[in-house]
Amino acid sequence: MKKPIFLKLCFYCFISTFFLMTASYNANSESQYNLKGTLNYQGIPMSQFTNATPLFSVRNNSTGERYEGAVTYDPQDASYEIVNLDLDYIGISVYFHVSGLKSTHPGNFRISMGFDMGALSESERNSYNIGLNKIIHLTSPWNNGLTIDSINDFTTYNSQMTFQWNAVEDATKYNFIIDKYRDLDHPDGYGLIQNIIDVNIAENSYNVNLPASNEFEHYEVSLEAYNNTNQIAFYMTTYKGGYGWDFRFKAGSSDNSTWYIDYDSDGFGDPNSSAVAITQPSGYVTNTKDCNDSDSSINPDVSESCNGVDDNCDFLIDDVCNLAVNKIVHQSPTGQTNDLTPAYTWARDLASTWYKFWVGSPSGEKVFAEWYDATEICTDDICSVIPAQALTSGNYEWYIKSWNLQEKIWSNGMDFTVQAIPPSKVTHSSPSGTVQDSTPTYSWVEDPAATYYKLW
Ligand SMILES: [Ca+2]
Ligand SMILES: [Ca+2]
Ligand SMILES: [Ca+2]
Ligand SMILES: [Ca+2]
Repeated sequence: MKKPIFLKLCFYCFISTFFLMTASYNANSESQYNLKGTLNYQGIPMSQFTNATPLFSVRNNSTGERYEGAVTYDPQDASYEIVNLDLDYIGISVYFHVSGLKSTHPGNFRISMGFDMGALSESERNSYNIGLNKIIHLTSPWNNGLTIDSINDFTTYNSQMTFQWNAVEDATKYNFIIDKYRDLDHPDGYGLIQNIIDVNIAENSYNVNLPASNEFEHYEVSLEAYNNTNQIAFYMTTYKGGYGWDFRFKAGSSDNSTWYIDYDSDGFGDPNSSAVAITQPSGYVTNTKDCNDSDSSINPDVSESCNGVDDNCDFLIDDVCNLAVNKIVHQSPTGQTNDLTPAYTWARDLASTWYKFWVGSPSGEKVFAEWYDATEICTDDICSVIPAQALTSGNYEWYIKSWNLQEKIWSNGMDFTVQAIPPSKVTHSSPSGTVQDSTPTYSWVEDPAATYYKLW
């Protein structure tokens, strides 16, 4: 099935309307009806394929209003119900994310449709089964699991390109179409120039050799899969703020570069998934340093944690965790201090991921104890904490327990003495002599050693 051009154009108009729409769907109690039925793929309930819950977008296409009410779906039997719809022209989009990154992936099954509620009988409204298609996942020259900023972001590929996509189960043929289009900023405006390729093929790849794009011109690829009787899958692209049914690009003749997909957007590419293009494709980077491109918390900039996975892509799993912890070596405080809230510092033990700090009296009475994450209190060499709790004059002993998942060990104790500096006699400032004010302000010179003052 070849889509008429006006449908493509109108789809984008509809998408922008749909995403900018903030008004809620107005309840009109007099003429509202429920719609229910089953979600199917090739006549088989979706519950046979996935227990995922689909995302629904519903709107009144006559008024442009978005439906904000609840849509119920039962993954056990793939039944759905939408309540309080007007007898009007209704638009419904349904899509299932079975795999891939939800935020970017166009989904695995999908349908976008419009119909006239008023034209349905009550029995038809009670058994309105919706058939979904699969989404075809392109793997070369671009990956439609990624999102691009705008439909007018064109990557330039070499004229000789290979299109490749994941085979769709049960597909007997693919309809592969390339049309040449005018860009939006072409003097004559966006529009079709000519069809370049329109072939039905059994294989899930196709080589092309395209003329280089002229100024203000680009290509659009659409791709559909069929079994013996029906269309069963189609290509989709995700844009920021919308979806489209085609892949848009330009062709050039200068030298190619190889780019690597960065599916999880952590800045590091997957060495196993590359694109050859003249300009950088959206969602691709030049490096191949990601060892898990579906998890942005795994990349070479991350510190290794003791969690059973290689967090920092050095091909070593939890290597930092197998080190024996060492008894820590105190630095300060020791001896005598006047500081009631001294900083406690010790040499960092690189094998320790946490430290337990303890300070108490020489007889073992606890004054303060706390756990600290090594990454939060240590530089490369030194760890340092300043507990908020102030000490009073007296003798103390402090300990540090070095800890990682494998073991823990207490340090020896270190003694210190707090000797609060005695306060000096206060030097008055005012009032003095004769004053008129019956509630004068009393002021005096601050004594750094004093913690309280008594006014008499
Ligand atoms: Ca990545
Ligand atoms: Ca990653
Ligand atoms: Ca590692
Ligand atoms: Ca790890």
